[in-house]
Amino acid sequence: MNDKPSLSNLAAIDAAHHLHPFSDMKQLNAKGTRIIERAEGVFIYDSTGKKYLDAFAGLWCVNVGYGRQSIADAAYRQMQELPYYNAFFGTTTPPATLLAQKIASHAGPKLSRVFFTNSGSEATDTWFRMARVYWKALGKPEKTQVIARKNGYHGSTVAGASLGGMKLMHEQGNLPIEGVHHINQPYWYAEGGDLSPAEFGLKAARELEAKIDELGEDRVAAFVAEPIQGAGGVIVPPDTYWPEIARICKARNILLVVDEVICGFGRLGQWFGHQHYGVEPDLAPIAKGLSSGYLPIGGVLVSDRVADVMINEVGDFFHGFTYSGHPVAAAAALENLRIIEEEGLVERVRDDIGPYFAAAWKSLEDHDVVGQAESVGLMGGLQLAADKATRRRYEKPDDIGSAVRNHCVENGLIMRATGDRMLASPALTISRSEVDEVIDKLRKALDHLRDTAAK
Ligand code: PXG
Repeated sequence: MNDKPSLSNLAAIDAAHHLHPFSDMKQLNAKGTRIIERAEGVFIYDSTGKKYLDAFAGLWCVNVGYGRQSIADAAYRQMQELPYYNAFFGTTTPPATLLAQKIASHAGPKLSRVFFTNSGSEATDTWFRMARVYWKALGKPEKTQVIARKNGYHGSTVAGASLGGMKLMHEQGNLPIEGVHHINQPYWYAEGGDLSPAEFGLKAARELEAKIDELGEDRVAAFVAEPIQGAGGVIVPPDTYWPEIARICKARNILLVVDEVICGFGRLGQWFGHQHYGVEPDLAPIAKGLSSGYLPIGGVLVSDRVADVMINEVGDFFHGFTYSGHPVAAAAALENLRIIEEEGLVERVRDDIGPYFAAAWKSLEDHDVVGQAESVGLMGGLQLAADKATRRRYEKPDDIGSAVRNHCVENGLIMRATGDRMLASPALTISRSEVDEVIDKLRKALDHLRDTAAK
């Protein structure tokens, strides 16, 4: 392209003008940002021409892979026809309405409505407000407290960062806000002690019951959790965990909010993560894979239980975003979902590439520095360990994880590290040979760790 500005000084411009999310800016400015220019399939290319296999699908979102012409075409056509109109004050646009119908068609009979947002964080703020409005409308205005989990992630807005259980985020902003409480996560490897995973799963779930007792059942509005914690490290809960959580929410009459922002749209081999775990949420925030990241769009799936009250008792929910149900983003999302359906990507993850990935990922457990390798669908978490036999972890987990990640990146593999866990979340279209490449490159980085790290 001739009209492209020279990229030679882009890093300097970036350092001068661009503040980055979740990045140490001082370090980044000294080193210079990596500039990603183009992408195709599961590969991305930086401005030096270097190619990387993106085993992280952008940020857990490019489910259909890069380079889908038909999504670009759908957005282009919609922009020409109607670039913008809103969903406020009695109007809608065809893509917004059809997208709500399409999402609901995959979500099960009791989740038939969608409230649109532009991101997962806005979806979090939306259900948080909706849960309180719901209980108030039912004559229980004191039901306002929300229980979430340590090391959960629900976004970066004030409600999102409060509900998330990330200590560093709380410390920077006088968070969490009033009314948000955290219980422990179902992270057996680190916190399970001598219990079996099954026993520990029940124990972790029953912390919810104890917290409800402490706060008073009449004061608790909702409990929120990711099916599998993503940013927290792909923490796969023991099988006993989710059924017990669902039982407690039902018995104690509190809303169950399942955060589907990462696990939704095929990642776990079902359309939604709650389907994998066999539970029925009352509210479910969605984003990321909804449009495969081609344009920003999110939302909240709302159960009939909640929607009936919002429609018949509340009427007007004083909440919404200028771009709720943006027609161009919705058109891109519709085409993205059409691709997922047509190519059978959810079934592919469940029956074909998911099991292939699981076996390849699990094979890494024979490595000296790997304590546990878990995956569901195309979401993998690899626990690094200083001593496998005793589950002893390295003393500086962040340094260890970063070292493995950096080795991978140098070798052309994008992965994410959370502390001493390595995370993978590739596009649902990844081929078997590309999975092999991920495993080979990761194994080399693990060899490097074994040969160099101090325990
Ligand atoms: N819920 C979950 C479960 C998420 O993973 C959000 C809500 C917020 O979505 P938005 O669209 O507002 O970002 C997320 C986002 C990481 C990383 O490094 C993870 C997310 C975002 C950015 C980085 O793992 N998850």
